[in-house]
Amino acid sequence: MAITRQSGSRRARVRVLVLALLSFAAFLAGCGDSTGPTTPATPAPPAVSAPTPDAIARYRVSFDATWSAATHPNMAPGNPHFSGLVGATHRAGYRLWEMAGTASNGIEAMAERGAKSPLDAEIAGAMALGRVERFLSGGGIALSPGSVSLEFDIGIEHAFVTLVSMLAPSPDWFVGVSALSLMDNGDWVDEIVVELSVYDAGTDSGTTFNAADKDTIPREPIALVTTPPLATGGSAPPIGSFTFRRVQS
Ligand SMILES: [Ca+2]
Repeated sequence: MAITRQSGSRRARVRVLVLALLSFAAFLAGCGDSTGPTTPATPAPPAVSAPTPDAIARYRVSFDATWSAATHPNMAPGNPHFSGLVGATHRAGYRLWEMAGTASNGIEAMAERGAKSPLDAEIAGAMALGRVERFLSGGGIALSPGSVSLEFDIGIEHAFVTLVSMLAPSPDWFVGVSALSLMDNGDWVDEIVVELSVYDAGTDSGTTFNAADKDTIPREPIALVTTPPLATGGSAPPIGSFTFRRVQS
């Protein structure tokens, strides 16, 4: 037993030596390429995961109108209100209306009478061509100041929103956004607030809130309202805002 023990003890010493030699050899192998100055290892850049936006997002747009005689002295009629929201979600290149553009018949009817037709037909036509994905239609504000909201789904291939409402009474004035992207840096935005300026559709030449119809022929470019009664000093204060906030589907 003693011999076996010694023998075992010797084998253990041999094993320790072999392991030490192997460790040393491994150490040398590890140093084999370190003939020059040691180059510190370059830390791997942190993994940047590209956003993977949902194919469809849901938003609630809140139209918060501030327009009133109280907030806009001498710039509001007795019954300030807004027509029902109307618009679309669409591709990047589509325009239902734009600054300096010429109003379509649909934009004219919306801006002069708060009508959703024939704007709906124009949008349906663009939908048939794949340029528009969804038609948006919501309520108005019967008496400003006031609020109204609308929820809608929006797809990643049609991530732009256009939405308008007539400021009333007025000859052809309206508020809205044109081709507002709800994506930023490759992902859906959580919230966008747009201060609403007032546009002149260029389709009626009335200059006061309750002016009789005076058709503008030919139509003038869509432009910001810069004259009284809505504007003073060449510009009109915002009459409210659109807040687009992403909500759970
Ligand atoms: Ca007109």
